[in-house]
Amino acid sequence: LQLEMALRWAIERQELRVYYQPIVSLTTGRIIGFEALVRWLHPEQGLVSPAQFIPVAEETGLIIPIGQWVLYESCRQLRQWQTQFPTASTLTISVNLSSKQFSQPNLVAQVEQVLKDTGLSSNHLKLEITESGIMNNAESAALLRQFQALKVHLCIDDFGTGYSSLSRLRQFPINTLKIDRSFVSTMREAVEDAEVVQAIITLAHNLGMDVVAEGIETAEQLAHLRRLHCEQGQGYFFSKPLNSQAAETLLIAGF
Ligand code: G
Ligand code: G
Ligand code: MN
Ligand code: NA
Repeated sequence: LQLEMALRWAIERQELRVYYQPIVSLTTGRIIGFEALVRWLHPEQGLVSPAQFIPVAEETGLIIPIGQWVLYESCRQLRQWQTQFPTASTLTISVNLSSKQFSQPNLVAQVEQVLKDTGLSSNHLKLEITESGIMNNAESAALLRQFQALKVHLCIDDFGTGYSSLSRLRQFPINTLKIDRSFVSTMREAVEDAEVVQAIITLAHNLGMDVVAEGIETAEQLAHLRRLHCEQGQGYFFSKPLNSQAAETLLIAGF
């Protein structure tokens, strides 16, 4: 309850920030977009990780206004970068949607409104949904088709940790599978995890989807993923999530 009250205050006092983690093409080594990750800039505690407050936000429903704000702020920021830097014109922004947001009846209209208000074109927005968020919702296929019609790009986050039904997966207009970082982090030591990574990449390609490997931390992991024809990645090897100023510095440098 205390955390809930504090979080309500944080929203009112505008203490939330969006951090941006580069997503990189593994073939060119260049940034192709950013994942938006929320942080709480607490006046005394400093940066608070979303792992500490997203669960409470989900239980209390505060995830709805928080998610709405993250979506707006990250679309606004990318649009601003696109107008400032020619190299940013093709970049995309990936925004996490919790299952609770995903079951909001007016979600599609809200996303459309944000795109309209910020001037970002829909094909620069990627929505990240978890396997459970999609598989537990009877309306998923219809909802995803509405986003597809809008040309918003759809990703399944943390893929491999949930329990996707492959027959249902095939029916959904998903563009990208993001391989959970738990498989990537041990793929050099555990043969089983390397096999899982390989299987997800093959599955995605056979279904006409692309793949992002999360949590790349070493040159060895990167080299292995390239050999497996994984086309995109993110992780501390490239960059940790950055505040908007630091992300802008990367864009100015033409990374
Ligand atoms: O950035 P970090 O690794 O600390 O994030 C921890 C968790 O919080 C991750 O699972 C991430 O998906 C989640 N998260 C970060 N930002 C958002 C957000 O804006 N919305 C939702 N729903 N989850 C987020
Ligand atoms: O669940 P989701 O994929 O949205 O979570 C992203 C989270 O992973 C963020 O909290 C981010 O800070 C974290 N993260 C990003 N890159 C790495 C990495 O290379 N290693 C580790 N351990 N965490 C990472
Ligand atoms: Mn994510
Ligand atoms: Na993830």
